[in-house]
Amino acid sequence: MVRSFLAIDLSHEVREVLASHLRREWRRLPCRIKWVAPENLHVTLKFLAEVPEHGINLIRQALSARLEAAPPMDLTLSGPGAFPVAAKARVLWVGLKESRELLDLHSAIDTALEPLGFERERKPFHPHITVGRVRERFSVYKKIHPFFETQIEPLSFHVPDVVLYRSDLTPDGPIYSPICRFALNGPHPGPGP
Ligand code: 2AM
Repeated sequence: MVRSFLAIDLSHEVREVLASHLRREWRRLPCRIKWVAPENLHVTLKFLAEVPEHGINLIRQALSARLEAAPPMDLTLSGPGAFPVAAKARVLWVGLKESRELLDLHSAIDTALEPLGFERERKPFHPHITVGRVRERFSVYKKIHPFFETQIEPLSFHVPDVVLYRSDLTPDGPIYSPICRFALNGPHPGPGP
């Protein structure tokens, strides 16, 4: 079985900027948080969980034609936030500005993988980059509120492809290895009517 997920890679610049916030500010917060290693930062599009080896090929086939027709896009960082809500933060993230292309890409992936038995996402897609996971049981809002005040530069980055990742869980944290990439080669949509 292969634990896998589909994701968007960040540019070197975005990774560096987030790593710098981590080094300079976030790591100092007085709270037990498992921070994501800078090389592991990404935007999850769909978590596929454990997939049998032969399923990987089916996923590849189901996605390649559909994603080939999807347009490449530019995404822009927005501000920090948390799941489920800041007051009960479990997952700390940096959000992305709303993008029609990204929502369409997410939906195209759901549509392509539904026939293979992957359930469509029921919750609305909230694009984000997870930067840390809270490891304390009770409300940590008071300890971490400076996280929510971080001024994130609204950097943009180009998204030429979607990556199918394999995730190997180890005691030192997950190791993500790309299995394959799906180029986004569709026409850029015009400005609309
Ligand atoms: P996240 O971006 O919201 O943190 C790789 O493990 C990615 O898959 C993570 O970044 C995480 O998304 C997502 N993921 C991991 N375990 C998951 C689970 N049990 N359910 C849904 N998504 C999961």
